[in-house]
Amino acid sequence: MYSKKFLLDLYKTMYTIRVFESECIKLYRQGLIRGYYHPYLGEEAVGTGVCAALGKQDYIVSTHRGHGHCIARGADVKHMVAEVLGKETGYCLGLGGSMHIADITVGNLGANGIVGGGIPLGVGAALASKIRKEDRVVAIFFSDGASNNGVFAESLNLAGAWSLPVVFVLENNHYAVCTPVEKSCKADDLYTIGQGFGIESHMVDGNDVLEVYAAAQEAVAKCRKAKGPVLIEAKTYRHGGHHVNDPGAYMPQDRLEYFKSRDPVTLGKGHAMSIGKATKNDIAKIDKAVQKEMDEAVAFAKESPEMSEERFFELVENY
Ligand SMILES: Cc1ncc(C[n+]2csc(CCOP(=O)(O)OP(=O)(O)O)c2C)c(N)n1
Ligand SMILES: [Mg+2]
Repeated sequence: MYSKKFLLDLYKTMYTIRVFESECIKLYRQGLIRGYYHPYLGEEAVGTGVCAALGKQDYIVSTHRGHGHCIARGADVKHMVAEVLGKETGYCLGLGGSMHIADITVGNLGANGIVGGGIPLGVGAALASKIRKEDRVVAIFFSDGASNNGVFAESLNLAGAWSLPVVFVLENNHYAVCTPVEKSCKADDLYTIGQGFGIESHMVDGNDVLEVYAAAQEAVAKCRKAKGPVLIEAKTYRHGGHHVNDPGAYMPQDRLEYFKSRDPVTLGKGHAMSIGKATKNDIAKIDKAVQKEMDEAVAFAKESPEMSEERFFELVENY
């Protein structure tokens, strides 16, 4: 049985992701964020459920839609907002931006702007873990578009052949930019791709954090017993277009409404209240604390300096 604290922690993580994305969209509209910005709105339960099943020593590998993964893995939102704003106090000194947040101190091997690019990196980290007998499991996040890249097949095959401790987390949000998944792959359910490689593969409701958590916990336990890899397909849906400037007009309204009616944050709140017996007051306290943390993070990032030209060239020359 899940404890009240555990369920509230899951809710808090999902709500933090929700507020982070909402605040950053405002910053984007104010012209303070340059380049692309891919919100994780609607997919909060996937990163949250998977990361809750990982231990401190484990690794994650993230994507261009990676803010939720970073937060769920324990990132400090102050340094995240600063990174997104290109400030020197950001996780990567403001040089990476939204799509390249990494934080080795919490086992986050990094987001990646190359679709599918993180998959072989994660398999490599898992191979290192196995060779060094380090008991590290690697959760690799990627979406349906990435699963059509050749490197996914190669990575699955190698991880399977070498029984590597990898949890492949296929966040099927049904779109690669504006291409619906049914137009880019003949398989009805993408988890069956893993089965073709002899890999244990499951499908879960990616909007229900407890379903994601239960599957991830089992998968991580198997990896620790050298019975990996495991693939989890989490079915979910973006709450908007591919990035902030994409209105997503191609997304059928009824589908969007359906997934919004199964909002992961609302469902998580429901679990905390019905299973964990959390009160409205418990929730209100969390909501207030999260908003305060975000307001402080935004202020910190806005006040932070950009890197000086001297330091920038010094870094470039020394790499
Ligand atoms: C190798 C590569 N090809 C194309 C792109 C351009 N691109 C950026 S995001 C994206 C769609 C990715 O779809 P998916 O893997 O489903 O991730 P989602 O955006 O749904 O999270 C594409 C094609 C890229 N960044 N890298
Ligand atoms: Mg996708």
